[in-house]
Amino acid sequence: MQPITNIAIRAARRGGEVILRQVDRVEHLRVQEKARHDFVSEVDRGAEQAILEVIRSVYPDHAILAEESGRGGATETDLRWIIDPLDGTTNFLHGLPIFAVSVAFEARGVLEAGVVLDPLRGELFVASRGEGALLNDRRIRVAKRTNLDEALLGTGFPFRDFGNLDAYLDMFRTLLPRVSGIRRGGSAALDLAYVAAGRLDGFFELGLNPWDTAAGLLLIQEAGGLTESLREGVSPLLSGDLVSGNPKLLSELRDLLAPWCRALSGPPVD
Ligand code: 2AM
Ligand code: CA
Repeated sequence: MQPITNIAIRAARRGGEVILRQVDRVEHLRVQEKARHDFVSEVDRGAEQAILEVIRSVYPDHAILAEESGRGGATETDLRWIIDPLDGTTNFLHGLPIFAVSVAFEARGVLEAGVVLDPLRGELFVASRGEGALLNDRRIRVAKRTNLDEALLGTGFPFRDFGNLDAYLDMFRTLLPRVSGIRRGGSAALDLAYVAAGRLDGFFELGLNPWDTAAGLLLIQEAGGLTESLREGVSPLLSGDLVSGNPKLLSELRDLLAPWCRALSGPPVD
């Protein structure tokens, strides 16, 4: 495994330790609302610090894009870490056990390593570019199911910006009667890891941030799946509006969603 992937794993595990230490005392945590419906707690910040400490101790010259501290580190490099210390904060704060740590590394705009850790279940999803994807050291692949009728999809509902709510509901209405089921877990990083592991056949969501998706995108790619942006000419990482699945299912999903993509408004998330 690449040294960079090992550092990503070590960093994610340190973040997971911080989260687990606080999981039984969520009612005592200091919580702020960054924007309406968008929360941050001292656990998000503590986990992010722990992750950054690991990365900076080894790679002090790399750039950082992290959910809570934003852009940091060196600016004159195209080696960048993309970090969500706690994906699924709302779940975490309610004691709902669906959340994850997401750590990715990108070189010259190409994702090289991606790690999603579910600290409660002890599930570690790891991808290195060109080397495949693993769940706790076992190789994972996207599901082979190509019949939409049998497919179980993941999604996320809009929660902060409702500018594209109508487009989202049109997509939902189009897919719901055609698939076996749609699940909404509340952690996009875990949803994407589950697509990589074949637990979900596909995924779609609007308005995601790069830290929610970077590690998951590489996991899906290395597990034999694909992700496409729902915005023409913008990558899935940058657009934040995306659809994933195995290649056959993805093309069907994309065709079904296409009529509603034209209506997507607002800037893609940065
Ligand atoms: P976060 O917990 O890191 O902010 C997809 O729904 C993503 O939206 C989640 O991965 C989650 O990432 C983010 N999110 C933020 N606030 C949310 C909320 N109130 N409900 C659902 N998701 C939320
Ligand atoms: Ca987060």
